[in-house]
Amino acid sequence: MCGIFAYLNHLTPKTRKEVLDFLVNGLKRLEYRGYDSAGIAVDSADGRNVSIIKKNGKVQALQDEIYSREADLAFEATADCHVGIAHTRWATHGTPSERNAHPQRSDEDNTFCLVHNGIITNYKDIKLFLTKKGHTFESETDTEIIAKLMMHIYKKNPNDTFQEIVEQCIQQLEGAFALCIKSKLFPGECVATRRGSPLLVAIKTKTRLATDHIPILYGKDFRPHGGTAAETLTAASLMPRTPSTAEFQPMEEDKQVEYFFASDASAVIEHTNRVIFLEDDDVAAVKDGTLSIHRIRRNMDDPHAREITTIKMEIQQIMKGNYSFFMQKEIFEQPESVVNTMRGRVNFDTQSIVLGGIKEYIPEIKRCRRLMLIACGTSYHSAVATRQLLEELTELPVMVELASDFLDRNTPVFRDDVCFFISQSGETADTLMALRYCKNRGALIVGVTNTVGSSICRESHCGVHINAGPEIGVASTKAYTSQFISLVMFGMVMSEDRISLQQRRRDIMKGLQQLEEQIKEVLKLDSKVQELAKDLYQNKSLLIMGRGYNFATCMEGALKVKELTYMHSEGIMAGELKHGPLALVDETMPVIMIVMRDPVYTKCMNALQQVTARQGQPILICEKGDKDTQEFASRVLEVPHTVDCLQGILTVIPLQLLSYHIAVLKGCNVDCPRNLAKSVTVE
Ligand code: G6Q
Ligand code: GLU
Repeated sequence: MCGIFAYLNHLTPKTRKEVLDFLVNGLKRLEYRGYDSAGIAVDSADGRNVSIIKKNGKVQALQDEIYSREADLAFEATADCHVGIAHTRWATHGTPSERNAHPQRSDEDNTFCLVHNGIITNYKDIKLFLTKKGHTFESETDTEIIAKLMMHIYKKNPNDTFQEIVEQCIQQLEGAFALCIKSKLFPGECVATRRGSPLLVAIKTKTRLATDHIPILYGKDFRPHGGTAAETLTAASLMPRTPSTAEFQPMEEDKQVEYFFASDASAVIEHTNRVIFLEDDDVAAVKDGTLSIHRIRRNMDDPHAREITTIKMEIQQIMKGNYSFFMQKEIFEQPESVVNTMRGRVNFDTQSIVLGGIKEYIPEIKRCRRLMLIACGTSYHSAVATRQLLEELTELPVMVELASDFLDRNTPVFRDDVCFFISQSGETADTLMALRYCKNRGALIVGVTNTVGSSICRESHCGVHINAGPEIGVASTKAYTSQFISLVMFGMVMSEDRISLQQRRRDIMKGLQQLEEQIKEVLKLDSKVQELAKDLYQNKSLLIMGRGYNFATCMEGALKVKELTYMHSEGIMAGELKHGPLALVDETMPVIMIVMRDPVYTKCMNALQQVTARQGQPILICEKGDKDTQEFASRVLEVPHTVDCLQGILTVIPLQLLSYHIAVLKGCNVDCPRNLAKSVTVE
């Protein structure tokens, strides 16, 4: 779920302090993913053992602990070759605590130490099996069984290589994992693997790498009899391995090599931009400075090699700059990020839009039976926000689904459906599982993500990168507006040859062209919103009402308020007011209403009057200069007018700012709200 970082230096002398700093800084880069505890494992000062240091709470607490043990950890000693692993945990099994934090270990001697992201769903079976074999457990985690299982496998086949032990182990595991393992038995070696959780290997050499791919080595299946993990463990009794034949050997001048393992590129980019994104069931092993990638079995279309990609992420892109929080920075980045989403795609001169990632599929999409937009949280709201426009521009039925609910219902999906999976991280478990469900039923899969190389990207038939840049604040802001625009662009592509829609398309084009300036104008409301936040932050509740194109804004605004400020907030469809929510309204209940001069204006005005008739004192988000509407408001936030279907991009920004300011006033952790994670890789 959260962060893995590991560092291996081979023939590259580093002081122990440098290694420890690399590990801690790697974790700091991953902090945005949300976590509850942190830990590292490094060789002990005498090199004969492994030291594990863990802390509940922040990475800073871990760093303080490490620095308090400076002498004991021999900061100034230098190691030519060393392996350190580090982790930020977001508990799934067992409370957040030092004991449950990772690295988890195989035994009191720390023979195998590992860090794990994800959940092992069959850990109970394996735990029972291992308990019967005499292993005792010290944590409540699912992770600990992995370390103990490795020990068990090693004892059975003491001549197996490190990578072979790991391969045998993961064949017994069910669920999701990214793992990085270090062992006292195999000094200078590190093995990493994944299934369902992201993991990459980054390579740093003195000179440019002589190769741009790593051959994959295919081996033997250790579960010949199938069956449950425990049965297989007894039955298969862990067969011997065939030796490896091909691997990545650094060139002579590259013998001095450093490897980094990380959950995502933001943790490694300050060291190197040469990266391999591991695929499910890859086992990456470094031994004597040589990296090899192994897989158990070869299927028909499996590739021969993994590519080393050069990532183009600037370090500044992931730093806070002059802002106090990443979220604040990301809100203020929106004039640029929306332009980046359109860059190279929208040609305002020729009034045309090309989406390279789905171009070839457009004829097929035009023939489909319906569009399904499937996502979670904020990404789901971007689907709600654009549904009406997509119905209008494509004339296709458009279903909008929460991934979790979609899976609960076993929703019928057909070959002639086109399913969109919208996800900032591209790793959200529910969305990914819904994707696989639809793919198995033959639907065309379109990914809309912000993370190149993410699972959703890789598993889609085609897609649109929203290009919003890394979003580090846990609360999604710029990704929302970029997802919104990506879906609008898709609608535009679909309606290109529709004569009757030409005027509408021109209006939308004009709206898209003006967005950058209009967002800048909305951001000028910041100090006014801050004042409003001062009036609201002590309230218990905040209702946000609207309808039509702005209903999604209400839901998204309310989600931002609750996740950041822990204040109750609800996005209310104004058409539903008299069917229940009106009962909440009185002179004390804070209400924000979004009333735009769009097709539902009159209906929104009715809702506004229903609220004022109950002594409600609505705060209005409305169009600039709309004096008639403002007459009914206690306070007003004016946003520029744009075409109705894009208005939601402008109306959501004051609510992003409001949630931010309330969170600051309440002293909440803006970038890492409690109980939330950036990348939700568990169901
Ligand atoms: C919102 C949160 C959250 C997020 C979902 C989906 O502020 O970040 O609601 O949008 O967890 O995440 P992905 O877009 O990464 O799939
Ligand atoms: N399931 C593991 C645990 O609870 C790992 C959680 C994580 O991904 O951080 O310890």
